[in-house]
Amino acid sequence: MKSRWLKVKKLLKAEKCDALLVINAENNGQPGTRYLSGFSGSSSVLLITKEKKILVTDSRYTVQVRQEAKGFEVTILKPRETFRVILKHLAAKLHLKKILIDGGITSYASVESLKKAVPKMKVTSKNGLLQELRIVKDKQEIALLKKAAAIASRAFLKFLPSVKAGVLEKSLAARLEAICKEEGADKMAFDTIVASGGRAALPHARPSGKKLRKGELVVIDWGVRYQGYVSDMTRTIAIGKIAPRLREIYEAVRGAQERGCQAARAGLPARALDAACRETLKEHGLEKYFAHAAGHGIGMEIHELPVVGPKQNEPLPAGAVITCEPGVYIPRLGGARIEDSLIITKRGVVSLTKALTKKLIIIN
Ligand SMILES: [Mn+2]
Repeated sequence: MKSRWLKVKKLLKAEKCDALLVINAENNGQPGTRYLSGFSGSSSVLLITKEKKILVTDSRYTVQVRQEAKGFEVTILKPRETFRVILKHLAAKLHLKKILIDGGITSYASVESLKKAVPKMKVTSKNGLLQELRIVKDKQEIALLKKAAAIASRAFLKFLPSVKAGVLEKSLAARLEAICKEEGADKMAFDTIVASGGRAALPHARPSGKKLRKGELVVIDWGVRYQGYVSDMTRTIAIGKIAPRLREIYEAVRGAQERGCQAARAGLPARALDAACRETLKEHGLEKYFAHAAGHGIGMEIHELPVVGPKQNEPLPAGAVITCEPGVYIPRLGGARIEDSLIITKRGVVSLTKALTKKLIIIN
């Protein structure tokens, strides 16, 4: 936590502000609040100045906040007391003249209320500042991301025998989610995708009442949440013997994904990773069927910084964790995607999802 608070202090200095304020109403200030304090409740106000760390929440969280927010001065709202009153009090007590907020997660209503409570205080808004603080993961975060990926990988191996012709996409999704929870997931990080046959051409398909059939590719994209951190991976499976064209598509995607993983390292502009995937698909004449970015950051959220798309010039930082997930989606015919989660290092990457093969799994 200390290194995280240090990042905030640096930011306050750079922005010439007295405090960082994170308003968390019905979780819209999460995960920034959890990242900076450990507190995982749904309603709070967090204030970090150069000297003090203060967390205000309500009486539902009296016990939890003291367990989670180590190193914070905790205030529990009295019945009928509002955050606005407390903020007014704190602003006066701490002589806050200028505060910093993340405009990307702070509601317009909150800012209005703040201005009413403390009219003389200036508010500086920096969109996405909390996400930016979280790009480079610390040791504790890497350990949790590894754990999340391990749970999801283990679950998939136990789930594989359930995949066969005749089973509904929906049943398979439910089965995989149940096994993930048995293996230790707190919950799923997003709705599981199981998309077979022509439906695999939809990159974000919802599992339907369609049955898996012989000769189809099935795209399965799933992720778990564990102690605040997520996993994200995709594998594509063949049901029985598939047409040569589908095999060609699969192998092109695998080549593209492997090239993306090989290219990735600290300092590489994110767009170069995207291009490595896209170039490989181009060699197979398939690049026009690859309609999304090659990857995205993961951490406390399933999509966070850095974005790994064709327009991102920013170099990938060491310690970021990203996905590499090219796919090909051909309307009516079907699709394939392979996705791994990767820790970016100076020398290359460490895959969190290498326990699962990328060779085509054929279910007979
Ligand atoms: Mn993903």
